[in-house]
Amino acid sequence: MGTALIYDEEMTKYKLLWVDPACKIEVPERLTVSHEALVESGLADRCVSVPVREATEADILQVHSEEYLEGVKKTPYMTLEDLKEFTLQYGDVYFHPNIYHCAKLAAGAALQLVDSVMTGKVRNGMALVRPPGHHSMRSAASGFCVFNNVAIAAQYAKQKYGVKRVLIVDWDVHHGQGVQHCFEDDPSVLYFSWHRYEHQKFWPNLRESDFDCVGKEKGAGFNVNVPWNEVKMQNSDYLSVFCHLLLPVAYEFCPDLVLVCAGFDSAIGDPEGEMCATPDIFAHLTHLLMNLAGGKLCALLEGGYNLTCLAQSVCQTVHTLLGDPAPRPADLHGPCKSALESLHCARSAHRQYWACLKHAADLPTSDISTKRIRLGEEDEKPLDTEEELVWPEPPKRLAPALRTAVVLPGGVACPDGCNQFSSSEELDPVTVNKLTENLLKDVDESDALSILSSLIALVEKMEKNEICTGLALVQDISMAMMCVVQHAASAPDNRVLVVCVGYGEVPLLDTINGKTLVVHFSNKESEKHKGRYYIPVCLKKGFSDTSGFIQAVLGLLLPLGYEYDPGLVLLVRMSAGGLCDGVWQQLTGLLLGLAHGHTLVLMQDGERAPVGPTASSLLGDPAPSLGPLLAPLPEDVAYVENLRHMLSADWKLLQTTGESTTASSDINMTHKMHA
Ligand code: Q9C
Ligand code: ZN
Repeated sequence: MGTALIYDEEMTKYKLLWVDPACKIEVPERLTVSHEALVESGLADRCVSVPVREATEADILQVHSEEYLEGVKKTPYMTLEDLKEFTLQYGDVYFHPNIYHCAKLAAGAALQLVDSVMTGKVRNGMALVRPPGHHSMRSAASGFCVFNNVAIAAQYAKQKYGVKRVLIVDWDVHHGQGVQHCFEDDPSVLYFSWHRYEHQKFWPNLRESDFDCVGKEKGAGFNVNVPWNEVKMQNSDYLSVFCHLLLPVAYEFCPDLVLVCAGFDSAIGDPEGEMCATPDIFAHLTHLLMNLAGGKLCALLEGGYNLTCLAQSVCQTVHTLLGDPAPRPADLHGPCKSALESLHCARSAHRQYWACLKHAADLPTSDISTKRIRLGEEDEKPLDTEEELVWPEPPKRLAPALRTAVVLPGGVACPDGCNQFSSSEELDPVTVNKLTENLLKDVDESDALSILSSLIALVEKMEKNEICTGLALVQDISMAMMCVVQHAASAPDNRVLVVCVGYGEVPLLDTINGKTLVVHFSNKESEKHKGRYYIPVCLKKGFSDTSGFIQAVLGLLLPLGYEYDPGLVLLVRMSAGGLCDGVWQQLTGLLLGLAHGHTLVLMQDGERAPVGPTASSLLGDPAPSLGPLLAPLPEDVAYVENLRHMLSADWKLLQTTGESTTASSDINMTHKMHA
């Protein structure tokens, strides 16, 4: 199952023919630099190249009016003067004799992508198109957009393939008001957009871009706006909104298809967005969406006007679609106050529509409300210093030679696509000594020693990035866990995130110095563990309540994991009755976004049924869709919400409100032990 790439040079063949400062950034080079970067990095070659086609009039008329289409149709025959005049009816857009052709190709590219994904020719894909689409409305061009490519694609997917639910994620820095209008009253299309807003001072300056515009009639709740009221938003701000709003709602919605308005003007260096998120954030945003809809994801280029950043961001996105592990995210020091206000407002506006947000806090009543109208009020903007922003080029993303290595006892077949791990080198005697002294005191089993040695050798290869993921079936899970943690955490500067799922006992791991963070999902609290780096997540019904578990993964585990930024994830499955394969695969798949994709799964030898599904997730296959989630147990939502609140003094990515939180040391549920 591959990744489609759609590009046609024809779409570079129109440009601005007169002087217009608002439009001068939308240049043909946007497409050529993006495509060249994909070719030069070897990414283009790894994709399935799919040709464009023109969208038909019938396709376009699903979203646009006949009058508008007729108008645009005439533009190829217009004189320069006529084109200028035609353009004047609309805002921040230009026409050219060839733009109608290109606009049909851009919409057609989106349809080709939908066809390729829906027929199973590829798993996912990206279309590099011009003109962009998300601003164009039923009867109007707007913001460089002529036809609404993504809206046309969503309608087409519903009609041609009977897709019941489409999620549109618009990470472009502008509000796709055209998409919002198109699906405002349609509950089958969930539209999410974050956008530079600045209390309506930023283009397109619409009241309806604010967080309280949630959709109309049957579509109420299916339009999610996150307005940014300040510039310079960073990686943490974007990830927070994904973990605490978009993903919980998206999992509850359960799309059959994900369409991304992939605009990269939301990244650093962009003259329009003036945000500070780095190109590698798009690897994570993409990854986090790739386990929805069984992996069916179509990314369509929208904005992006800093050519350097645009090319880097496009590469990050395509790398991830191809299944390459994401780079470790840099500089996650928590969301800023303004982002938290926006997140808080959007969560509370949607509280009545989504069970996962039921316990979100009230709308802020104080003056922090993003709703205060400040239009007209002049900000003393610092003089435009036009300083060149610089950011490091994202590191090369090298996929390890070996994807998934397994350590299995005799008699268990090696799953397809995995490699049975055998360590060529002998373990050094010091390690063997340590093992026998620390762990194997009472056990004189050469079997145990050999399994543990293999595990250590495997972890070492993962550390060297020779192997990406691993899976081991072990007799004594506690011992294996201690062994891996002791070894991995002994390397300077390495941190291990241990995720335990199950009702079994977690051995006492050294969580004092912060080199290990343990998150334990179970149904009852253990007495013996304490401290900032041991986090028990006790759900009432354990793992049998799928929604409660998934929401805890999204709202607690992911942000903790991102902030902790481990070098290795150790995912341990203890006796986990009631945990279904699909949920386990979602967990596994989502965790692969951390630690540069280095996840080692430990499972009990007795429990062999999950080996196949686990291996498939470690190989990078998307987890199966879970179906629309029912409301989680109210106690569990309240519990997770409360836990998040208490931990948020220590872990900034857990915050969802601008209010200051009490330090966890003041609350007896978590006991701080770090010096
Ligand atoms: N400062 C897309 O990104 N406003 N369109 C320009 C100049 C128009 C952006 C104002 C921005 C349109 C697809
Ligand atoms: Zn944009």
